Amino acid sequence: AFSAEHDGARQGTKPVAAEAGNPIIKNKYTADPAALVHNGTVYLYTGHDEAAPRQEGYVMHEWLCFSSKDMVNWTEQPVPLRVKDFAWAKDDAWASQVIERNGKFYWYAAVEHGTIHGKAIGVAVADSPTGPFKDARGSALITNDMTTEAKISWDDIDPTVVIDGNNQAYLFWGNTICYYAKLKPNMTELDGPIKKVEGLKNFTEAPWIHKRNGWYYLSYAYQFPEKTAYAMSRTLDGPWEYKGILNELAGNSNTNHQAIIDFKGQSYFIYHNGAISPDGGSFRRSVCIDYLNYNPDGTIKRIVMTTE
Ligand code: FUB
Repeated sequence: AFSAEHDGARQGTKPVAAEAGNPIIKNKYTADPAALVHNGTVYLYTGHDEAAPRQEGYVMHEWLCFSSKDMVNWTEQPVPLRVKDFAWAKDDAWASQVIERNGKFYWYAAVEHGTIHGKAIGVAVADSPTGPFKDARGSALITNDMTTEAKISWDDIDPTVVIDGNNQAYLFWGNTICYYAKLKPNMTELDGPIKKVEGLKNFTEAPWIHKRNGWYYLSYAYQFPEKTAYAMSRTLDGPWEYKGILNELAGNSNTNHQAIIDFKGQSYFIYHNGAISPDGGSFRRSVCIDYLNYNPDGTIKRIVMTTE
């Protein structure tokens, strides 16, 4: 994996003599990472895979939060959000992302809706990155009947949120089709029509947007089993230019789901695999972290997974 000593040396800070070994969380199964950097701390939000050994299918009722000041030592926080915190939801704590705006923390999460067939996206809010989080609307922000073109009940999943240079927030999400829409400044209502992202090759799910040096990067799960690919654009409305595979298949999991952050001068690629022996797999996944590096033209070097 990566060494904090290396980071410490680069930053001129005191080195931490520890090495993060992947997977970074070993005492429970974690999936679908999203990360937020706030006040010198990284908050890692994950789903919690609770399927029994050899059980097929997702068993996911809650999300977890881990914090770190060095990307090596992680502290598990009390469970900050459960499906049952959304009274209108039935089950399935699928992928999510937390973003900060004006001192509040908004958590966008995919779940199975209780009464409208299919997956839906809710938003919870808190005054702190570790919660407590509460349903911010009392109803879903996105439901399956708002997007009918994909003709599947699980296309409204995997939210990612970004705020552009004009303070305009955008929600991106999807499976098979990548959708996006503007959000009102309150972060809890759509502000305009739902549109489709064009130009992504073999988009499956798991969009994640990050920005660097005037470029937006949209990374996503590619094909199935899932690799990670990415596209670049100067604006969130596109045009997006497909740039290729960012990460190959990660061991023993048919899905992948990435988050990309910068922390203390280094970029990180956070993803999951199914590598914990003997029971890890597609429904018992584990979050991993590796370095992410750019080429001089802004394209991203392929990730070297330390499990490779
Ligand atoms: O964890 C459930 C689903 O599997 C997520 O929403 C997808 O991104 C895939 O990882």
